[in-house]
Amino acid sequence: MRILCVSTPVGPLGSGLGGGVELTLRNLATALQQRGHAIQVIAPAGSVLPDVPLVEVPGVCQPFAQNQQREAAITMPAGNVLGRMWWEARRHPWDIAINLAYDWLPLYLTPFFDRPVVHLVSMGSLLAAIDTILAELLATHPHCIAMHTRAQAATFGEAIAQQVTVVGNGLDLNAYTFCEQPEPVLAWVGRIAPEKGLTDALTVARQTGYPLRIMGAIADRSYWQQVCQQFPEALGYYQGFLPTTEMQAQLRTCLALLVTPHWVEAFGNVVMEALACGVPVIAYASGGPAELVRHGETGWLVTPGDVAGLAMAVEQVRRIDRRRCRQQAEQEFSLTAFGQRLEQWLHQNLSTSQ
Ligand code: HBI
Repeated sequence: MRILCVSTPVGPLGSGLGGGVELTLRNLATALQQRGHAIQVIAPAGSVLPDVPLVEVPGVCQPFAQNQQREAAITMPAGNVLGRMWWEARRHPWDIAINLAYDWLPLYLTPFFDRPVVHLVSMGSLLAAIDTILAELLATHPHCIAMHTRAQAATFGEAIAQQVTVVGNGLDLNAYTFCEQPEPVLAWVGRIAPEKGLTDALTVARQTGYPLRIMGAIADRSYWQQVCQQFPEALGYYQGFLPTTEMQAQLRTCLALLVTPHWVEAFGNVVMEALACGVPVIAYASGGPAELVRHGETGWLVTPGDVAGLAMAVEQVRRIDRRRCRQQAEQEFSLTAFGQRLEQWLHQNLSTSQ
């Protein structure tokens, strides 16, 4: 198939501002290319995406959905890159288009195209306007929505959740090297923003005495300044936003990855990446991570918000066999497995559209 992928409008690919969607888009493109499909990506100007045909579109980036009020009206700034990317989409020959933005416009435009447009939704329910357009779209295009986990789909309510195709996620296992003997260091990886709960991980580091290796893009600078005031040691822990190769080189030698979301994490790409390196995951038992981590086998699940529980889990982490973590990644998150799930979803939409 000729597959067009239209990226998130919150920032260029490679900037880290798109968070998990950046990794998801790259892995989705690779997985489908490996199955012989032709991929074309449209993304904001300044995007970098190796080995995939890319069209960069200039324009004003979209405000983060998670910073909006739930009942907020849809806003699109003048000269918005979102609208321009979909104008660009009309100029390309494609059999099916995959939207990776968590935004109202591509969902609304779906019936206006004479070829199928499908949507891989990257976050849980955040905005009434998105929930509403999803339900309306599903009424006429029942297979066009995919999500990463059942827990994420559940946040939209039963009516939407039962019509959603759950495709998980996937990564290039060759890019992650297993580590048998860790250093006495904890890891935290993610966009540095309030909803990711970095301060809980820093508290655990203090309570257990282990340093915390922090990696990720600073998506909210004022929040980062607050964190550094409350935890001066955070500045020394921060490794920056690293490309996958460097990120996994830092992650793989850690004792455990702490996943401390203050929102419903749709999937948690970092969970997949840690397991691929053999790093056990200690996570709040909510959202995607609760569905991915095998409690007591590849990590520990802790009551959301229970920081003391996280610290106790760190003391138990040596009971986890790191090889089982790598094995889970090989079984569930390979590009082959992800590609099969994606292709099945795409074919479902191709056939219904003919
Ligand atoms: N907000 N408006 C908007 N659009 C997106 O595509 C978007 C977002 N916030 C976060 C985000 N995408 C990604 O970082 C997560 O989906 C992973």
